[in-house]
Order: sequence, then structure tokens, then C-alpha cells
Amino acid sequence: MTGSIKIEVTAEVADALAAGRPVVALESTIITHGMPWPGNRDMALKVEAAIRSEGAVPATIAVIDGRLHAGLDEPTISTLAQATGVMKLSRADLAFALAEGRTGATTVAATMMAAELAGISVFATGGIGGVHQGASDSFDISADLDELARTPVIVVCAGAKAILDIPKTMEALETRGVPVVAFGQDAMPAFWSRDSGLTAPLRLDDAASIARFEATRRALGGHGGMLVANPVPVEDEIAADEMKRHIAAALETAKAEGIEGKAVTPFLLGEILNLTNGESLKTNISLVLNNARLAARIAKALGSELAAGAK
Ligand code: PSU
Ligand code: MN
Repeated sequence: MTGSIKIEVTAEVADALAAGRPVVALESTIITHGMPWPGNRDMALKVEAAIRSEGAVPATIAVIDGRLHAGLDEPTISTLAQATGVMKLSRADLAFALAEGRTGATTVAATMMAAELAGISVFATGGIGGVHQGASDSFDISADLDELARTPVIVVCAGAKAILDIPKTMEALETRGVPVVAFGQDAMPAFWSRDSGLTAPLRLDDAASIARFEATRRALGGHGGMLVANPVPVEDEIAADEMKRHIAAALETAKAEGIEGKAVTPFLLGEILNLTNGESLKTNISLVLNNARLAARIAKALGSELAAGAK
């Protein structure tokens, strides 16, 4: 009995999946642990609207009272966005929340698991987890990286934040056989900034090419996930230099306060939000919207590509 958990899907998601129309999964940790109320709710609703306006259907993933959901209605998103004590669920604890009847938000790793179970191939988020700075001592490496290696879902992000060790994160992805595709540029983007200073391993310039690459990976077999790194729109970018000192300060505070484990990423994100006086939130929302639109276009292109290949 593997992979037979019941998923609560909204009628909109069920209809789209049954008809083979494009669906885009969305994570919920970004709502509960990534941004403050009410910006988090506004972001979640805007992202869903952006996906619909591209002709795809959004499926926000979360565990509510022990049930795994793909697609949340507006009141549920609003409740989740204000709730306290929501678990942060990664691969290790998704089943725990289901077994114990808990409410939890899914990280990139757990959202990929749920998307695969639901039959959703494309997922949009902000930034992925990765290898943390100081990982050689702390061993803090996000389960997102191993999930990307094993689970066949395309994750559209804006790169990795410089709160992580970006070069080591790139190495870890390469070791795990995860293709990292920069969208429309050579440079690997770094979340708030368009250029991390590193060249991305791969580059593609349109959704159809990403769909063709994915269809080829499937044909080759044993393919796992793909990471698409989509640079933040120019007008909302914050320069890497400017972010550097905020990140350094946030890391310093985390160290002084002895923040560890699951708390590290949410703590750093919160610190940076305060240090930039909320400026980082505007950029964060802009890049998530940008990723949602691209993910919708990839989901559409993948549908066409797979239909053409099946003929
Ligand atoms: N990075 C961000 N914003 C986020 C996260 C990461 O820029 O909201 C969240 C995502 O849900 C990601 C998770 O999957 O944090 C990674 O947490 P950890 O490092 O504990 O695996
Ligand atoms: Mn960690």
C-alpha cells in the first residue's frame, strides 16, 4: 500500500486534472513561515490569480487537520495565513502531520511529494532550501535538495537566497543529478537579485524548450526533478551588494541566539524582512508572481508537448 493517501482536491483542480488541463502546485510554508500577515495572504491570493490569468489552475498544498489538500479555498488560505503553531512539514514529517491530525504547511520538499501524488508536474515557489552557510559544521542541508533528486516535478524558483551558501548548493544539486536551468539569461539568479555571480549550468529561453527538455528526461527514464531559476523582474530587484550586509547581520543574530534546525530558514527570513524595513517583501511578492506565471506557461507547454509525443 504505497502512495494511496487520499488527497482533498478542490473541484477546480479535480476538473483540470481529469481533463489534462495545466495545473500548478504552490507551497504553503512561504505563507506561514516565509512572510508576515497580511502580506502573506495577499501574496497567496495574487499568485493564484496570476496562474488563472495564464489559463492554468493553482493548487496550493497544505495539511489541514490531518488531511492533505491540493487546492485551498480563500477562507482556508486566510485562516492558514493568520494561524500560529502551524507545523513546517518537510519529507520527514508530512506523514506525521497526517497521522496525528495536525495542521502543517508544506516546504518545497513536501509540496513536491504531494504534487507527484496528485499528478501535478509543475510547482512555483520563491526560493528553495539549500546548503546553509557554515554547513561543514552544522550539517544543515535542506531536504529540498534530495527531494529535487528523487521526485519528478519541475520547480520554478528565483534561485537560492544568499542566506545559503549558493556555490555549495549548486554543487549539491549537480551531485544529485538535478538539472538547473536559468530562464532567459546565463547567470544563476539569487532571489532578490538577478545575478548570483555564478553561471547557471543550463539555460533555456522559453517555456516550450523547458517542456521539450522535460519530455526528453521522461523518455530517458529515472528522471527526478528539475529546477528552473527565473530572475526577479528588473524593476523589483535589490542589488546583491545591498543585501549582503543585511544577510551578514541576520546570520550573526541567528548564531548569537543559537537558532538551529527547522527554525533557521524562517528566522533568517524574518530578520531580513525587519532589516530591510519590509522592502524585501515587495521584491519577494514580485518574484513569486513572476515564477507563478512562468510555471503556468511551462505547465501548458508540457501538456502540449506530451500530447504531441503520445501521437
Ligand atoms: N527560501 C525562501 N523562502 C522560503 C523558504 C526557503 O527564500 O519560504 C522555505 C521553503 O518552504 C523551503 C523551506 O522549502 O523554507 C526550506 O526550509 P529548510 O531550509 O528548513 O529545509
Ligand atoms: Mn535545515
